[in-house]
Amino acid sequence: MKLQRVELRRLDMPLRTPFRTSLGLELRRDILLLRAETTQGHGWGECVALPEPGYCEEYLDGAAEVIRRFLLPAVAAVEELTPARAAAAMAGIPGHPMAKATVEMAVMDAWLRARGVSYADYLGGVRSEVECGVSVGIADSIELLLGEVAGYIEQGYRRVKLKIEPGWDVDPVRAVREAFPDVVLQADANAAYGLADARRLAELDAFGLTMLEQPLSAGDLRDHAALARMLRTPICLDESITSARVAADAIAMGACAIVNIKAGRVGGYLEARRIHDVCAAHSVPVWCGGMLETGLGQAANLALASLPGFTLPADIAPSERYFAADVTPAIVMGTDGRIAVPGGSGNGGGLGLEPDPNVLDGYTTETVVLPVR
Ligand code: NPQ
Ligand code: MG
Repeated sequence: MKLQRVELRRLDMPLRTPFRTSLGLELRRDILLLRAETTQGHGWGECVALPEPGYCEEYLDGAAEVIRRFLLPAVAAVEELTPARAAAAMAGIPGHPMAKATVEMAVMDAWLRARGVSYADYLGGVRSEVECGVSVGIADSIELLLGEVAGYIEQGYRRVKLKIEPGWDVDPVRAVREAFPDVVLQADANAAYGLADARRLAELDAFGLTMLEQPLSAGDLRDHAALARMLRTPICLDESITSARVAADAIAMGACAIVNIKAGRVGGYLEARRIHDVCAAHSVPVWCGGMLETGLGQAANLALASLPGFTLPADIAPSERYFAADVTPAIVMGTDGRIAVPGGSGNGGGLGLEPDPNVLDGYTTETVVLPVR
């Protein structure tokens, strides 16, 4: 298989409801999709970088440029392309994991479609459906938060994750716990705190959270290990875990008891699987994080979340959670809070779904066609 032509598309997709985190307020998703055409067919990749640096150093325009100028020429030079060879061809370029993951995802989709093998089967999935949790942004008031959470529980989500930040933490978590004593509850700070906030964060121990996600900065493994010794609530790392080696270091240092895996953050689905394997070897549970992806990214994440070590509900959502109309046929969640893994050669292998050309054109603000020498 050889890369022949690539299409980079920018989409502007309004969010059904604003999504507020310690990183800021998002009203729309600025999405980059990559369609790779090869000698054996086409495949899709989705870039999860945000429009601006914040969650991590990458940002969408930068990722698009790195893909165009450096990553695609490296992958185009590979004569017999496979997902692993695409990743290896890009490994010589330091950093830019979200840009790399976009290219690897598209090559993997094309390679698998050509062989009628699903992402889930290729990655080693063992489940046909995934338990989904909901990620709830910072609300304008506790009353509004409670109403929103009640709605999600009604829809069947298997767990509730609350975004927190200094000034919006103990009170909203306490209110949700008191209103819903039995809900599986966790909090995500997106690195908004410092070790000096330990006493405040220890107050969260009263609410039976399954985890406190990324309280401190991505680079602070040692501080997370110190904080873990001061809290009863298990620490989960997200932004910090950029590779299998870092996962091994974080576990060895006692910096985390749980890991949130996102293929985009770590450079692709092959590295994501390696992190799953490292964590499984240390009996550290993992779950699949989300970046408010379209159905394409959600489909790939569902496949990843079907691996055996993914034992906690995922930040994978039905299309209706974020978009009035998804670019793919809608991903739907049952009232049991589970989503089926698009799989089996029944629907053509690879991601198992395609964007609808009309919906795609409706959201597209720019298309760049890159002939690949
Ligand atoms: C997380 N937040 O686990 C992600 C990070 C995140 C899914 O709860 C716009 C689009 C804003 C994606 C802010 C979730 C976002 C975003 C935060 C993802 O930390
Ligand atoms: Mg997170």
